[in-house]
Amino acid sequence: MTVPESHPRHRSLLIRERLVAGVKAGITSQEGLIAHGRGEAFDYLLGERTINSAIHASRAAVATMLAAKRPVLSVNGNVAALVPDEIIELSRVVGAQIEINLFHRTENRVHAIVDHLRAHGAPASEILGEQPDAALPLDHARSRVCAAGIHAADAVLVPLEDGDRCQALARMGKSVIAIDLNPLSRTAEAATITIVDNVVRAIPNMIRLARQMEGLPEDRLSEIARRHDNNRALQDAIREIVSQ
Ligand code: PTJ
Repeated sequence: MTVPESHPRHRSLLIRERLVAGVKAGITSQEGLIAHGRGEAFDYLLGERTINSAIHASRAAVATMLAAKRPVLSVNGNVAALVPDEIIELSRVVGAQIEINLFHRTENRVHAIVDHLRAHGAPASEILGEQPDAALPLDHARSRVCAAGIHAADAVLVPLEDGDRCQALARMGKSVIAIDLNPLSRTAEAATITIVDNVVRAIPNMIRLARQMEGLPEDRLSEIARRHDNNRALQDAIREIVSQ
């Protein structure tokens, strides 16, 4: 079915189609469709637009990634289907590694995501996650990480995360940047910085901000990151939802 451009939910329906294609290609989990439905509901309440506090959070997130010594972008099945080019571009502009880390992990899906990112221009040697050799203190598949990637990272971007891993990463002393449309989730609360926005808008915004900020001195970047108040940003997002 082709979605007509005149349809009021055109963009939203195209995003759904990308995820369904992701499932068919073995990239996205079926559970990923359900997770997307929850996100879609919050996006609807936000007016499907980037709110001011998400821009501020994105700025603090980019400052954190640029100032970090070992930044890593964690990629799951939804992110790979929705923003493959953008994740690769962001990794280049902030100098971060990409690591595949799945909640519903199967080796086939990890390989399919690596192939997919490769087809979108990422050098295979730069994608971690196929051979995890370290563990986070968690009792599910997301504990399996790479020693040279997420395990050693000082800053990790975790779009569409589960609360457990977010808390575990934060307890390890890492700066954790979440992208989550639900400002009430455990992930949103546990992250150092939460961007309450759709990944399809948040990652392009981060790329744009990174290009503007890449020349800033490290102490200025650290100050921007330090000044961010995650609780306040979440309260702002809730206020935006209520006032819609
Ligand atoms: O590919 P896998 O196996 O790693 O699985 C990925 C999912 C997303 C299925 C897994 O991480 C999961 O079950 O996530 P949760 O716990 O359902 O959380 C997903 C969160 O992401 C929810 O709070 C949603 O509101 C939010 N979300 C969904 N779609 C988007 C989103 N946030 C930003 N942008 C979206 N497009």
